[in-house]
Amino acid sequence: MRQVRAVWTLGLAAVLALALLTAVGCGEEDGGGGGLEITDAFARAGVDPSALYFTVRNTGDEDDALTAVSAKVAGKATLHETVSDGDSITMQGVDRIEVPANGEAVLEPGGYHVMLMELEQPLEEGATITAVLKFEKAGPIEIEASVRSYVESDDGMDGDMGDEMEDADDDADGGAQ
Ligand SMILES: [Cu+2]
Repeated sequence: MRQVRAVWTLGLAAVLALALLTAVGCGEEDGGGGGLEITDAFARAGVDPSALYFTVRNTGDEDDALTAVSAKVAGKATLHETVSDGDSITMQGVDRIEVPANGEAVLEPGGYHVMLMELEQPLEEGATITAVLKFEKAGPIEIEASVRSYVESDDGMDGDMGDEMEDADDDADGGAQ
């Protein structure tokens, strides 16, 4: 009796492990659209124009490129790059953002971003917006982005984000106790 039970438990563990592996595999495919995964999407609250940031990870063996973006909340969305030239920081439009095979493209404050222009109204913190990213090979991929306030500091990289992450950690710890 006891032996039978041990075998049953082992079998169950194997099934669970397999299920877990399958789930992970599916997740990659669903997030993909040709091996592309979009994470960390957020837009800036309370400013007009606003900016949209995200990371595109290319798990495929073929280079791709982001060529256009559209969002319902914005009459116009364009790809921009922030360029610092000595003490002045300017933005310029770019035609495409490369997403190399087995690599990633990071859109973040101080670098590449999507400028959301012609907003009906400034985006509200805590809201979620949708946007469609158009890739040269993978085609269009719809994403959701959370709207956050972001305070630009001198180096352009330190804002609310660090604080928010710390808060999230605190919450997680609290929940586990
Ligand atoms: Cu811009």
